Amino acid sequence: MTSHQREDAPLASGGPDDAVELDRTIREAKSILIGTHLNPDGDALGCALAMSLYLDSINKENEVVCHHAPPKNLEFLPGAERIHQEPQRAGHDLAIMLDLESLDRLGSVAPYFESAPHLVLIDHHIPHHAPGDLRIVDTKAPATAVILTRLLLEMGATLTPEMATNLLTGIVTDTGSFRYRNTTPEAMHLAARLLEEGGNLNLISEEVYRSRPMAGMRLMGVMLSNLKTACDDRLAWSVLHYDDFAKCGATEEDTEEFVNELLTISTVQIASLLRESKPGKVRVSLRSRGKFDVAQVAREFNGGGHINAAGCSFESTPEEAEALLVEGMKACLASS
Ligand SMILES: [Mn+2]
Repeated sequence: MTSHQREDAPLASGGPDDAVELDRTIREAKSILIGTHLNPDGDALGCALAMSLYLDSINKENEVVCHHAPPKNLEFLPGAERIHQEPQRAGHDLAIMLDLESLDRLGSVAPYFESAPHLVLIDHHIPHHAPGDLRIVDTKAPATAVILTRLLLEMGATLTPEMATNLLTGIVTDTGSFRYRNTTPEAMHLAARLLEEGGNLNLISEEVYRSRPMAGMRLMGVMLSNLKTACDDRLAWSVLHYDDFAKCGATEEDTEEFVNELLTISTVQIASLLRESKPGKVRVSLRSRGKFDVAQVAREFNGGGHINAAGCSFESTPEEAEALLVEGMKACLASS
């Protein structure tokens, strides 16, 4: 599809040699475009902003683009105001994409990365496309922020409190505050290091986890009252209809963490939330415990993700999507 995909460099896993290579690539560049995935999360934005602040610190011209503006609960991230939905300048000679493995997931800003003379990719997702001249992919890292913190330290970067807060946000959010089984000793060591460098964990806790809008809480009430279960309560799902959002004054952004609540039910192994984002369009989030691979369920419907967290969407009514999805969830439960 792109020239980058034909010229792809071998995959590197983010060791000391890769830090040397990244350092060299950055220093040779004059102007750098930084990007991350659409519907950006704490890891995506934390990494993009930490990279931007680092480049500032070595006087390297740079800017950050993302298809979507930051969600409200991530607007506190130091430097968040520098994120634009379109590049403000032209002629970047290096593009760095963080926390995503395909150009598609860049959304509207993809062409700027596709056409960049040099492309660096730093990510922790399973690489299917993963374009780039330098591709640093460590699928064992729980967050791209773990890889980026490791690389920056290896490069001898001075981490400011602002950079540390961004990186710590990535680690905290992608590990579910160190509750998910992807959490590694390295993630905790680096998180401790980021605290030492002035990362503001209290700010992250307040802004990310204790700032739910009232409308969002009302919508969660609707989700819980619509809860359905099957297979001895090992499957749980709920549907939010288009008019539920309006009735509560809530938006889709408010549902960010909802599906995780369903998986806190002791019997539930696989949970999903269906959201009618607009009439005829249904977005689905899937979560699971342990060996149950919901990425496989999502792929059946042209979605994707990780083994325990995935998503897909349907062009249909919520009822049609629900029927298909529940069959997929049942098959997943039975086959694992
Ligand atoms: Mn991530």
